[in-house]
Amino acid sequence: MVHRLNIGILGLLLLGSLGLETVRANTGQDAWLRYAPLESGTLKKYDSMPASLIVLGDSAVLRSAQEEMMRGVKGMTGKTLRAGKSGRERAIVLGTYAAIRAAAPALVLPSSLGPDGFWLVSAKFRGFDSLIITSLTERGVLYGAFALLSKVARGENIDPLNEEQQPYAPIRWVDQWDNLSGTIERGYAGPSIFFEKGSVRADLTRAGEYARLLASIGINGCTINNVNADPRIIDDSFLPQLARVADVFRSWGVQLAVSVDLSSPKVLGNLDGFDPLDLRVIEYWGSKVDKIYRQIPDFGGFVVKADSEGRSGPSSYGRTPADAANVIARALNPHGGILFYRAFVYDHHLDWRNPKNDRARAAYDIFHPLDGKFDDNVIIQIKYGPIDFQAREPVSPLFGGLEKTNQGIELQITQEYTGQQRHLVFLPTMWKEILDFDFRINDGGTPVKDLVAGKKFRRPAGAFVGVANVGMNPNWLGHPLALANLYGFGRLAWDPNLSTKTFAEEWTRLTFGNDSVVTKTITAMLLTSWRTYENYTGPLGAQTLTDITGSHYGPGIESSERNGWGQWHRADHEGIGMDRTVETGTGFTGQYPPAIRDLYESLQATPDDLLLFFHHVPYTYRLHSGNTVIQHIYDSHYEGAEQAADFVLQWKSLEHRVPDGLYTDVLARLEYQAGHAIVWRDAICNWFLRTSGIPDAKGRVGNYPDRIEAEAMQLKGYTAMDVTPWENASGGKGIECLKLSTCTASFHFGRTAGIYDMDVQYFDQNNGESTFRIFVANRQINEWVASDRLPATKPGGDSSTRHRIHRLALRLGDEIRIEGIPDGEERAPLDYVELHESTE
Ligand code: GCW
Repeated sequence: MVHRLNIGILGLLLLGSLGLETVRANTGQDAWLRYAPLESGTLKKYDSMPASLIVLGDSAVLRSAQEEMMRGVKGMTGKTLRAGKSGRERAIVLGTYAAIRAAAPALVLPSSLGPDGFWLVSAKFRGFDSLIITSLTERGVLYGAFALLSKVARGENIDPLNEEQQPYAPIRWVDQWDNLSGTIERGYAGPSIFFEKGSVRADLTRAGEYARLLASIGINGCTINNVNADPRIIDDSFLPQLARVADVFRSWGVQLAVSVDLSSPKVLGNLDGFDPLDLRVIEYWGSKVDKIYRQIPDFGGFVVKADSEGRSGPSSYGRTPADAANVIARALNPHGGILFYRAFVYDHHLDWRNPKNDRARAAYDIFHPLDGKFDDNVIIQIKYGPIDFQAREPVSPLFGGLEKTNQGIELQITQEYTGQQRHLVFLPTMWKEILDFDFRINDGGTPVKDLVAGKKFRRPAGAFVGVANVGMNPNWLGHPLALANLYGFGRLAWDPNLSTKTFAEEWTRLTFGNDSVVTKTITAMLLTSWRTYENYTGPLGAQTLTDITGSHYGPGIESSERNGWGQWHRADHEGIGMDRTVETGTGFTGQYPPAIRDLYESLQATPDDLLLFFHHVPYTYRLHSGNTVIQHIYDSHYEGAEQAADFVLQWKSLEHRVPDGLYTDVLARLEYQAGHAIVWRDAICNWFLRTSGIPDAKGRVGNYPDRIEAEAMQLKGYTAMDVTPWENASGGKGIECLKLSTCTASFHFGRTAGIYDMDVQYFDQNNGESTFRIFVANRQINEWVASDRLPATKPGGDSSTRHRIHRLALRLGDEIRIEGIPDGEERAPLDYVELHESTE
């Protein structure tokens, strides 16, 4: 033990001397585990902390706990914990309850403590006042060590301590949608940390660091490959590679799991089919699972996506999801493995002309009749809403429709439909609402959190699953503030009764230190960000009005209509919304228990936030707020764009209070977001203005007095182009430079002399890097390269980007000229220029 301890200290010294700590702090690699030196006032609080560490036992997990304590205490206090001498001095003591009891029989564990829960207690240990971290399991001891370090980092009192924590649900996993090629489906932070070119990476350092992050928030399992699974993942030749990942996970108490394709017996096993009830198929799964456990004894289990979006499934053989799930679950059961069967099963070739068709019904229609038919080691993994990770959806009725079946909730940490880590959206605010939602079954309190934790119907298992999709990007998720979503997922899975403010603050302090201005500002930004995003994207439950058949990123209002995907909002000249009532609509409301059904069935009782999910109403319908639907659409989009602009100001107030590199990185992202929020605002408002024919009572929509359209400028080389769909460019048009050299667009400034901020709206595609130069009265005042990697190969709502030039002195008659130099497929496309009197 002493030997290992020394290696830990040596490692820290080396890191310190190379200045790597600083580098890591700035890149965000250590996320909320920075262990930055405490400032002197806070440091004083820990003067009396024991200076030695005793670890009872020797295992990979306990060693992690030990090294983490060493690293944390050293980083924050500068002190190196020495190996404690039992019975001779005060110490921090780490050990399972069995080990502690053997050494200190007087200590009695709180009776309520279960697996993975921990107890932090100031108590006598062999005659000395000590700080004991204990649990029934080694993993719980590790969680306790992280909890103690988190307290110190946040300046909390730890003397005396008597705190017991117990995770809400036994299974708290993250899923990764990584492909074996190294790409990640819906991943926005670089390539996979697990796979590269068809194999597991040779260097799994990042995978180990990820496991450490996960352990620090109590996550105990990780499925490492895409649910659209490549069958090769469980090919015999691949298993040793999986075993390597399990090895780096193990010391952090994280179980490895993989997603499997149901056709594996045919594709890999050379059978002529994969009918789950075929004896040869049953035999295949049995022997495959045995082989896996021979190499990975603590393997967690499988995730299955079947009969969904083109995946093979039991329906090909007339079998049910229960048939398929149980066959694999029975193979896993003797080893303690779990099978997650996803409820995300639906027909994506629905006939949109039939007003009774409704994708939202699918999960309940398929799985509710099977309640009670699944084995006890099967968990039905249910997305929080009945559609697909939209910015707002009602809670999936299936949570209330399974009483004799284990269920888990699937939340999405990666921001597929919520701004793809380019927009600040703190999702736990939404998750918390969902978890607290009460199904009111049999009049008793039936919140989602109790259903998915298995508490309500006393199920043997229950789960919280978050689709994380971290990547090789040093800060894991791309946007430095997006890490609050991963942290928040872990905290909610551990304790869904925590307030979002509590852990938003925790995360901010751990990430940025204890400056109260920083904590207050960032926490406030996080807590308002989901509503802000919803405001400028898709309000009233109409879902995110994004391009649903493509990127899922920018505005794409009609992309959801007139196709089989079933994400319809059915907006026409008269009104908008899906009638999902029993009485006149698709009958979806009937899938909820009576009290909830009655709420949503009634137009008057349905909350405004979900109105258009459940009802089709005219644009002139009055909301509870008193506003008409159409005016609400206009107002909320203007409000949302203003709130996004305000994030920039709030962040600017933190200059010199957060590290410089981080400050500029986040500032650039927030400025981009503020610009893109205007793209969203204008697309949606103009589309609804044209569709409804009802003007904005406040006169904003369609009137942009500060805007000069590019197509109205004097053009040399540039030509006007139509943008499709039209609402994604101002006036439906932009300009592009089809020549090989420079093109110019110019106009004369026709307003009173003064100081102006100039916004240039251009299109930044990912298939070229055009250069833009701005001249005022023949003097170049600005230049930039459109080199972002937005999800777009053409001008439109995904690529539209705003470049702001601050405090420009302009005189009446000045010529403003934009030079565009195209590159590759990107033709230096421009939309418009806006000039605002500067307020800075
Ligand atoms: O939201 C959709 C995504 C798909 C994803 C699917 C699913 C992994 O657009 O990319 O596939 O959901 O959850 O299975």
